[in-house]
Amino acid sequence: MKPSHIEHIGIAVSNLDEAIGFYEKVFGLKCYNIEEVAEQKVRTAFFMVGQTKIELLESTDPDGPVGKFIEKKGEGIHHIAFAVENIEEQLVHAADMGVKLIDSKPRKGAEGLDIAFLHPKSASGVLIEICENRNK
Ligand code: CMX
Repeated sequence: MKPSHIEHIGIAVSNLDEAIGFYEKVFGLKCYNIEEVAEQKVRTAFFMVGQTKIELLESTDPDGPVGKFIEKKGEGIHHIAFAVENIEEQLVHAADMGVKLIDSKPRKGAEGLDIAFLHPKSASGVLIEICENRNK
């Protein structure tokens, strides 16, 4: 797939405001965007660290993916997102290699990115997102 970089690391948090305070106070980072992604049942907050973002994820619904994750495992790293080009082609390529896909086609994620998830069962227990920024 040759990702160009880690686009973001998604961290599941119980309280978005408290978690934002931690990154702002301890690391002196500035939260530059807070956005609700209704389809994913999350409210997200973003920080830039070099080329990579930290994406804090607070669930808006206990039955959403982040709500279920926190109930099962508690707060923590939820997913890693790789920046790719030609996301549709990459999904076909991954499926051809036997990777279990959560999304066979990209959907719209936070910040207008086209995103798709690979199943953690195919990736050593890590939920991996691939994403493409076509707004550049
Ligand atoms: N990382 C690693 N493993 C995870 C996981 C995660 N984030 N979330 C769930 N799992 C594991 C569970 O521990 C469970 O493993 P076991 O079978 O060994 O117990 C297995 O996956 C199934 O978990 P589940 O609780 O039954 O949940 P579901 O099958 O209903 O859903 C998943 C799991 C990954 C398919 C679902 O969370 C999903 O579709 N995620 C993609 C969308 C998403 O996460 N959106 C939020 C972020 C959006 C954004 O960034 O904007």
